[in-house]
Amino acid sequence: MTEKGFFNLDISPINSIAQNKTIMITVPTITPYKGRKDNCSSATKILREASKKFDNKKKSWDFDTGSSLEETISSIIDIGNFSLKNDPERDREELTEILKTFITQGKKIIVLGGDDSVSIPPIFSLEPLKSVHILQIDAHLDWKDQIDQEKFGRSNVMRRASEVNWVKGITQIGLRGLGTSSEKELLDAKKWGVNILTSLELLELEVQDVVKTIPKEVSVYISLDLDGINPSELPSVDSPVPGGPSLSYIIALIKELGQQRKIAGVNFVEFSPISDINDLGLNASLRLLTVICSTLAHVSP
Ligand SMILES: [Mn+2]
Repeated sequence: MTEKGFFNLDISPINSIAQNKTIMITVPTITPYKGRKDNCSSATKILREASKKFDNKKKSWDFDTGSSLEETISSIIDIGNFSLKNDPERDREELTEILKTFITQGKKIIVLGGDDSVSIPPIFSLEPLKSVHILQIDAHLDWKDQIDQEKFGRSNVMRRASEVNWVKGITQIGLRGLGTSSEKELLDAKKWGVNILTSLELLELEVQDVVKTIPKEVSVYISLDLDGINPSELPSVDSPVPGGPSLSYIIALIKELGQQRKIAGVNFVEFSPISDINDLGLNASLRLLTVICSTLAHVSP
């Protein structure tokens, strides 16, 4: 085994995974819009490499997680890159099937993109749970039915999520500014029953208030688009929108959710290395990822 995984963990073969572990898989790209540059496809390699710099800090106390880094990563299994065939439909189906196997085994999943289209297969893989609530953190609505005839791209994610019968509820937070959505998409989302909390509405809400809006007794899946976070703290995204919740707010929210609800998995998408400034976004992203790993480790199965 030569290649090392996140936090210098060994990359593990799929069939050797113990119970009570969280599966981490990287998916550099899945359904990019044709004719557009995919700036997020190099994210997984860069994030995985950068996480290795904490190798000499494993005994350090992590003030965000309330544990040592060593304890956090002991619960994680990095299974490496999903092997792409560069046939989007087939790739989506294969990724969905792989993840569904883990979900059926009661394991939690962390899926790292890649652009936001990487979020769709993990949401589809939650079918065995039968009843799921999605918390989407994003500056954008992502309720477009299609763009250039593509229905599974980065702007179609929440529309596709709303169409599967195991997604019983959706909360979308952090929306702000101007995206590609028009009023039509907003009305469609509201008609479906999405609880939308804009970035400005979040100003009035403690993280506990947000968590209280999410039903108990269902599994919660976090669809995290990094552009949901204030770009002054996390500039490494393709479609930055000024304003938005702080990194600390989102860290506190994820931790609170982990304490109050059962989290089935997380996708972590839209890291765009070429837009970064002095590794600000890289370091913020690794912080978030560490908190996500720690939070999932403490969610009871
Ligand atoms: Mn977005």
